[in-house]
Amino acid sequence: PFLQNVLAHPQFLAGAADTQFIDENPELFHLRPSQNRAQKLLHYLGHVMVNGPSTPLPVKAKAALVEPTPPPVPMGAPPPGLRAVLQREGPGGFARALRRHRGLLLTDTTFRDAHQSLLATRVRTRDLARVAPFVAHALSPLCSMETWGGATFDVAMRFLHECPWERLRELRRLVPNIPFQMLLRGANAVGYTNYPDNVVHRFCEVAVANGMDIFRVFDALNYVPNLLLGVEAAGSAGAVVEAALSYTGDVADPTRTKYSLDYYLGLARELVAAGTHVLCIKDMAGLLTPAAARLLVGALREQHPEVPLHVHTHDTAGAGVASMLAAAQAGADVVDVAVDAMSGMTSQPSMGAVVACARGTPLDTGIDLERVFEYSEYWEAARGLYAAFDCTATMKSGNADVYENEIPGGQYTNLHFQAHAMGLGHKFKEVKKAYTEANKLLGDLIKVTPTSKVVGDLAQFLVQNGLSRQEAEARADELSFPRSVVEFLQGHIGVPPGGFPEPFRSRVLKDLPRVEGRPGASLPPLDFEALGRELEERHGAPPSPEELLSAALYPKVYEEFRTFSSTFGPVACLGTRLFLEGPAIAEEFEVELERGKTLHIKALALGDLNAAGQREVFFELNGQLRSILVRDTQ
Ligand code: 3PY
Ligand code: ZN
Repeated sequence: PFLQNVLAHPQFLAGAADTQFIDENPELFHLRPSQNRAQKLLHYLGHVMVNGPSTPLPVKAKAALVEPTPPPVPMGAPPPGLRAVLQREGPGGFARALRRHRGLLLTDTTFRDAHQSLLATRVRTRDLARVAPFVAHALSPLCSMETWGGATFDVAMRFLHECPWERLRELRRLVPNIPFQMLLRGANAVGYTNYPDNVVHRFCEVAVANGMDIFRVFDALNYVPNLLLGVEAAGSAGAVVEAALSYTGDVADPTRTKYSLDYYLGLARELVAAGTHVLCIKDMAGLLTPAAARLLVGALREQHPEVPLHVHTHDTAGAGVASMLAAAQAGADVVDVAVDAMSGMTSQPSMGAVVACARGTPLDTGIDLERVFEYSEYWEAARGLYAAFDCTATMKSGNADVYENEIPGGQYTNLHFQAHAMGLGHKFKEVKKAYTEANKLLGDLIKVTPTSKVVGDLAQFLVQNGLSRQEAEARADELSFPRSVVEFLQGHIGVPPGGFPEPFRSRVLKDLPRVEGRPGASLPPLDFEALGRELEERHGAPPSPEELLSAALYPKVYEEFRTFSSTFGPVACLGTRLFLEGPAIAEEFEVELERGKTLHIKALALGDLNAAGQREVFFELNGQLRSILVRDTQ
């Protein structure tokens, strides 16, 4: 194959191959693997052309035809940002720099929460990486970019067939100056279940080694033992710890006594005592009104004058910008925003709006509004690639009813989508009502992953069985409640503030076992060496620390991802429309496998169904005819 490469090289053909020819053309040594990669990608494209998208598309909207062009980036390194402070002065110095800073600092959630909330977490590394250098250059005053965590880890492998670690490393390479932030689900890390402590610790260490800087640690019950595990793990990995108060209810409403101002101040005291560098108010449903923001941020500012305060919200009701400005006026150092085209509704409030509203005031963000417009233009176009996942296919506006049902952003979008997919758009109202009732039945929980699923499952159960809260309560000992509800009541997630709802809990559980204390505490440490040997046996090579963690956190999803990748190759290299829909017949396109290694592909034709139920798909690959046989499963 090497000789064939040489013989086919244009320079060789032109008789211009001198003694430096091989030195100057290292791609000549890219032998079988690249052949394989190309062949595998043709298989992938053939499969999509015959059988449709590999990742199911919830609605029939077509991806935009044109790939968005990122705004131009000047030559050279981007301006220094807060990451230099972190690297120079460590997490403590970084926290002091946030407190010292004049004006309002912003965190851009576009790379994580915004697309988790609006586009079902489907944005691919490719579309993030293309605009990342622009962010590094044009938005260098940002406090941080949220680039990872939450659902991105799972969805990357499960639906996008790409490695979440590679995403982190690639973005880190492109953005050396702005701190990266991730969402860590406390003892659940980036999953939905408790992991042994050593897994959470190892995860944080490897995430830091791959470029993560700040860990926003939360627990869905604000259960301190769970939170402390995350705080410990992120802290001992050397990262900035940002412990979060998961916010629900309304601290400005004196009739709502469960999640009161005192409750949050008490929790904050514990987290500061545990050594958090930054305190976060994590308002995942967008319930923090401007009045509540003033009250809570004001009180925290007074109680912890040294600790930076970072506020996160969702714009579901439409009050996000007002609340973030109120929080900033009350003393918050940093607020979360998403670029305009990826903001609003169940996402974060608009970056452009906050930048514009703060301009020329003591809260000036130092961010150039013109650059925000350019950034937004890219995202408006990029969003078009994900039309099939866009919540605006069915959801047309935000809704202040979130103050009543308290559904977190991402789940609000999902439930809305599900109701519409069943052709039951009007059912959404019923689901929201049932959600409110289910929450009451469970004793008024903080609702965020994974408790939001418990409440959602119970809501669905009430709707399906036509039960009111009172009926479910009265018949608690005879109904078979969803598994997530039973496990929550058993204590598998932790202990809710104020304890479990009684007598509901006892009547549902009867003699089922109860977990005492922190659920993960009873899990034996994971034997990483044994897992490593197992993976080596299965895959023929020792796993990297990153692969080991993917397998530890998501054993089944990781195996499927491996199988997919070894069958279909580096699909992350494909443009998003091609990845989702495959090419049209006669379409010509390029796929850059790596720098300087580009495939020229043309989709030629789809053959007829043969007796074995297969179709032949014809391509031209770098000028040569190739055909792929694909089983038609339609
Ligand atoms: C997640 O856990 O994915 C969240 O976004 C919580 O808000
Ligand atoms: Zn959020």
